[in-house]
Amino acid sequence: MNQERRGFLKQTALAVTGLLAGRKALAAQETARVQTTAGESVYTQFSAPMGRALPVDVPDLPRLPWRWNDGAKEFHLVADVVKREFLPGSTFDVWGYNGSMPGPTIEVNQGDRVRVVVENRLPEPTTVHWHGVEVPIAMDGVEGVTQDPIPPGGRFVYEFTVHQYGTFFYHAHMPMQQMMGMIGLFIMHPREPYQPRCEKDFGLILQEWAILPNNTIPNSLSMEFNWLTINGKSGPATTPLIVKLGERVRIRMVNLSMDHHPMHLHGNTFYVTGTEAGRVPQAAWTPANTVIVGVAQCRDVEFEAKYPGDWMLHCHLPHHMMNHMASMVGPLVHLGQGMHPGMGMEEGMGVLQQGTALSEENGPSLGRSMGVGATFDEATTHLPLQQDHSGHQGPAARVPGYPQDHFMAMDALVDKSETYGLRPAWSGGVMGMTTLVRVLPPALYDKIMVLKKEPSKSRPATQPEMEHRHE
Ligand SMILES: [Cu+2]
Repeated sequence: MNQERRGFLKQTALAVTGLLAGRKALAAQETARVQTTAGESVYTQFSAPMGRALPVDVPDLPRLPWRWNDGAKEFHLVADVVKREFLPGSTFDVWGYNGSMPGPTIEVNQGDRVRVVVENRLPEPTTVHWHGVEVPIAMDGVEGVTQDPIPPGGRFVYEFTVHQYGTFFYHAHMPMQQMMGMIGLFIMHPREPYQPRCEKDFGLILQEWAILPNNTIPNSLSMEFNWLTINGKSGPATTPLIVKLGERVRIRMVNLSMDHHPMHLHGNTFYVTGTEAGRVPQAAWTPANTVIVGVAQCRDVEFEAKYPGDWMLHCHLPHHMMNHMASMVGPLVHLGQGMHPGMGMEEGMGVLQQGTALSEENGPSLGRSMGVGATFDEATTHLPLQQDHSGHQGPAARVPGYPQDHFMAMDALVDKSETYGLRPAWSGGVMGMTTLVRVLPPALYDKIMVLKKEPSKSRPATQPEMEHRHE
């Protein structure tokens, strides 16, 4: 047998092996195929062999469909201006992908060849950066440095092979576009499944916003923030994470904002099992109930859901547990002398009315306060026994600092299958960067799973009061 012949046979054998492997992979893909458009197969699930990894549940956000094309999993991302309702009645003009802010979740497997066709429908150039992903330099998505910006109406094709695994994300590399919401999760599932296995796997994107009252457009240059979101929703509009008692849970948190967020889980101890660079070796897992998710970081936490209840999961910065946070009514300012905590609402949001940012008049107050009650021309005080301009009557008006907190429930406005069985007025305690981890006994868990399948038909007019607490 000559050299050529041997080479040919070897190549054929390799080709057949490759073909068989390809068929096997395709068979696994078939199970995930749920829709066909224009004769093409489009997959809405990632393709891990059944039972080896879970698709990540990202509440309030879609998963990006894909299709096989030319040896790669091909995704299509469209950068565009979108509307997002953070809270019922509060719909804002933000930027995102495929009609969603944050963008849809991309899920792939370690070893996948991935192609992402990006189309720019924004009014300015953009790029997409794959945060933490070890891609060839030409695919890194930095305008100017690695590629020409994608002009409005333009396209760019990113293609790379995934050799890592863990929680990653994609985002526009233009800073202000990040402030407008341009981020999405990029989950890479490991070739060898994680141990121990989790029955639930959630993804949460943490963001913050400066949006003046009666405005719909974020002020991307503000240093002061009054809207805090998880997956583009503010509590209580965030959809609770539904867990069955006894399950092992993973929660992946990603932060793209201007602040670090100490995310705190009530009543449970979790372990930090992953960072933005992937899985942490088990020997290095740290027990905690609060994990700081720094800017540009990811933190995976895992815990056994041993304790039934509706457990808060929230950023513990007090200002990040509020909605609409803008002007505080009432006498909260020093009278006349001393450093003013701030000027007006506009200046607090970084909108200069006159002069320069460094002028004596603006001083340290620019961009650091949003209080209407903190203006120069309102001679009020938070000290007791002074004249009260706030209109508040009675002894409470003489208490320093009063008023501070409000309690406003809106259960009916944010009613959905996942809120079934919550205690009446629960929504008054869930605001800003807050959601609930509901660890439910089987009966209530199953009931919610049924409701989720037929939400409109089976939604009860009234919810049973603390039903699961009697089980
Ligand atoms: Cu926070």
